[in-house]
Amino acid sequence: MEIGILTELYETKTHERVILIGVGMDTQRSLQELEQLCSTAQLEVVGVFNQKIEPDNRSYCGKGKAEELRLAVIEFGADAVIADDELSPKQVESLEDALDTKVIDRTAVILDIFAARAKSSEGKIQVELAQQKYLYSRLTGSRTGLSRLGGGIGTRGPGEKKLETDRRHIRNRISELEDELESIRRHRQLQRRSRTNSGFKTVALMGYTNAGKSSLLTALTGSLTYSENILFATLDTLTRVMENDKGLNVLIADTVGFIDKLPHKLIDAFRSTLEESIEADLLLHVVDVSAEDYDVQMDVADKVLEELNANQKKIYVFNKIDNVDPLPLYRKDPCCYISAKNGDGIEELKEMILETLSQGIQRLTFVIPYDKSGVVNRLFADGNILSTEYNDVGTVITAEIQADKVYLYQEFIAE
Ligand SMILES: Nc1nc2c(ncn2[C@@H]2O[C@H](COP(=O)(O)OP(=O)(O)OP(=O)(O)O)[C@@H](O)[C@H]2O)c(=O)[nH]1
Ligand SMILES: [Mg+2]
Repeated sequence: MEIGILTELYETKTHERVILIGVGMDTQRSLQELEQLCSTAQLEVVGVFNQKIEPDNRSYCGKGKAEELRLAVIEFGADAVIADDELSPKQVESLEDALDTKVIDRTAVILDIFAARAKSSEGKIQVELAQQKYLYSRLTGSRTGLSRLGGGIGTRGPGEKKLETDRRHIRNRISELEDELESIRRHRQLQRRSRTNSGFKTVALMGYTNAGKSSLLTALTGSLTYSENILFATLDTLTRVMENDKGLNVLIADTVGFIDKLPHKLIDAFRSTLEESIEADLLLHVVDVSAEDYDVQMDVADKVLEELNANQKKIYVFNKIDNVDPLPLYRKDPCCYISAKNGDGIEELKEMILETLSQGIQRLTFVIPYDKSGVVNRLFADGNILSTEYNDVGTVITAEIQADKVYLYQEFIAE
């Protein structure tokens, strides 16, 4: 079904032929990933080039390399050159002049994929916001940087029909979108508060794209999710209940994955989606241990989490153990080894989740005199209420409550 959305968006366009260029001391891994991103974006990669120098602030690559690229564009009939780093307007301008073709960057490809995959209205607003910001930044150069963009890659998706070269128009649209997102964010906050108040604990699945987060959501909750062997299969947050016999109300939230050099505009735009996870009680950092570079992926995802100030309890979940033998050594703790595909380790992971969530929770019975209805209300907000009865002294409430809040109700604890 998702593929349908892609083809619908892309079928009117012939597959663009692109040449990739990475500049830096170690470009191999990132360029391979860019190739994967291009294939997800339905682009045909006809050449890959790299240069082992620090990227130049003005021209990105060196003169000789630029000439090599210019000739390759002609030889392979390429429609565009894609740089593996986010380019400044100056760099775009200088490269386009030197190569005489459209130049875009890794950020544009990621935005394009997001644009084609966004389904919910929130997702679409977030992507459009990131796209408009991207277009805006390309317009801050000395000339109208969009002149060569024309159509195709770099201009597709929700933002496409609104592609405007008028900076003021883009600025207005950006503030409109920001307002819409702010009201969605407030709505989400209210939802979260009411969930917390009704005693729900939230566990967020985070990690590199394609690590198996959506598959794990299925394994933990039994609900069907969309998972596929492509980058950024999931863009929206999906939350499901994890049944358990400990009497805990547990929600698991799946969300968008991370990638190396994730555009900042995108992180900002997706903040309201990500907040859902950032404010969870527990994070599961899902890692695909069968990926050759899983250690790098793990560090990249940890760094994004750090940037998002997500510093709650975390369990590293090493996934896809069915696909690797022997298990690789690099690990971080606390961790657990699983296969979301065949179910290995899932029960152990569930135990770990429940144990972590119930740490610091005490089950107590309180007797609250009838003239202290305010205390009852507060306890309903603070605790997970298991039963309520009435005797001749007051309301008898059995509740689970965080240890650090018990002192507030000390005088009411039943003998
Ligand atoms: N062999 C194996 N494959 C798995 C396992 N878990 C997930 N996969 C596969 O890995 C691919 C990605 O899985 P998803 O669950 O979509 O991964 P994700 O982390 O949600 O990815 P995005 O939403 O794109 O960020 C799919 O093809 C899954 O079938 C596993 O335990 N073993
Ligand atoms: Mg997913």
